[in-house]
Amino acid sequence: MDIYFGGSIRGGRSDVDLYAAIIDLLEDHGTVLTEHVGKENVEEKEAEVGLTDADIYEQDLTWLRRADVVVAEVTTPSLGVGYELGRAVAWGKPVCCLYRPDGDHDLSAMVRGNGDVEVIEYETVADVEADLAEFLRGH
Ligand code: 6IA
Repeated sequence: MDIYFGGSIRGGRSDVDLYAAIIDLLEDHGTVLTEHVGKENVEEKEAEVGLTDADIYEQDLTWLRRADVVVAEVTTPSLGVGYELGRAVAWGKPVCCLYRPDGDHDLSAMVRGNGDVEVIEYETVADVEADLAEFLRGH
């Protein structure tokens, strides 16, 4: 199973360690196409590799189109993740968003109000493991 994981990059990197832990969990269930989202130095790498924003956009949409399911951590709001979620829903992909209510931001109504998006609220990665496995098993 190909899994597209979305998490904030330019929206803010304070949850990067959490993204890495979620990617580890997801890798027990399939191939994560977007492992870079959980790497500490993604922005330095971006400069080093010389990818333009257009390259990143095209590459991500190719992966998103290929994905069987989309999982995103949405506690830190990110325009890029919101865009990915909209495209994934429009393509009829199963979408699951992980959200920590104890964070600094309320979840957008455009995510929580969307009946095609499954939202799982959690506090720690250990809490979310079983629900995430159930979501993945269903698709
Ligand atoms: O607006 P944001 O930057 O917060 O959007 C984050 C979302 O956009 C993530 O879910 C990623 O899928 C996607 N994204 C943003 N920047 C990159 C990127 N940079 N590479 C791939 N996807 C990205 C280049 C890093 C690479 C050279 C290691």
